[in-house]
Amino acid sequence: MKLKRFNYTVIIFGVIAVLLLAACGDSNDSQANGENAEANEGAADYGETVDYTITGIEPGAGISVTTEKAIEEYDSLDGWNVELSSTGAMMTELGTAIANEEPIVITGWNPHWMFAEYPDMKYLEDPKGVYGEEEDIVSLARIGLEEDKPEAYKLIDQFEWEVEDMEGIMFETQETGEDIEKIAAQWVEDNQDRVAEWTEGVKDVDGVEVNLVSTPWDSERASSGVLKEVMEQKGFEVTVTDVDVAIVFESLATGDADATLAAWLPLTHSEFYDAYKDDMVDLGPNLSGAKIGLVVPKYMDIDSIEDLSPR
Ligand code: PBE
Repeated sequence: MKLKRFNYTVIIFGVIAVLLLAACGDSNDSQANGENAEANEGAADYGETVDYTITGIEPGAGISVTTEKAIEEYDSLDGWNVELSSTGAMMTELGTAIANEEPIVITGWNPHWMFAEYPDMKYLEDPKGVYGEEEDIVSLARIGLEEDKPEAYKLIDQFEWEVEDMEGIMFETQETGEDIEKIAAQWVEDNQDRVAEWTEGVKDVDGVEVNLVSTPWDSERASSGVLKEVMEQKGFEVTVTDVDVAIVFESLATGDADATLAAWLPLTHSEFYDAYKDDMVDLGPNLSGAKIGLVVPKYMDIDSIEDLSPR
């Protein structure tokens, strides 16, 4: 009798153990590493959990257009859509997802403070190269600026800096909650050696007006803020107008704006650049080493856009 009861106990414990293992097995599956059938099931779950939605930013952004292209190009994104709203809304959704360790696929880029704030994120591999490799941020001027305002043209042409410079300003803005223009002006104070390179051979002017067009992202608010400060120290009167990417290119082509520091090339803004390149002057990169792509938290066990599953 005693022996029999022992057997029941063993059986009951055995059943519980099997159930527990099965439950653990499930969660392990969704974390498996893309090398067997179980991993594919895990990847399919991500699609369902995020409702086949990439969390994106403003509709006018180059990365939004590129993501629509990625959805067309990749079979793995068949039936997906990109939710376009604002960078702020995307960052809020990202923060919530990471706090709850939930899957999320965002449109991400560098330079930005997102990787400083959430270091455990990764770009998904992009074997079709839809998002390109490294991007430059390029300065463009209107035709005729060199003749009309040669000192402005020279200074804008000589302006170039590094990813770390830009990210430093962006991160400090994020950390302190201060106005990015104020942080940019302080950066100019603290980096007079760099400023000296940009202003080399540029004569002081007396109130020459310069209209810069820019985009509403912190990366370009940082560069435009720095350039505005430097130009004002040389005597220019600078207006920076934040507009949609399309308007940046249009206003340069029509001559309504003088210059921009905000063109992401060769890929992100290629559609606009190709349409207007004959109607503007390309001053070359002001920053190299930018990047765009689909970004996920590292706790998601996928490495490539192709590891996602169609609807
Ligand atoms: N961005 C930041 C912009 C350019 C700067 C990558 C979000 C875009 O047009 O996609």
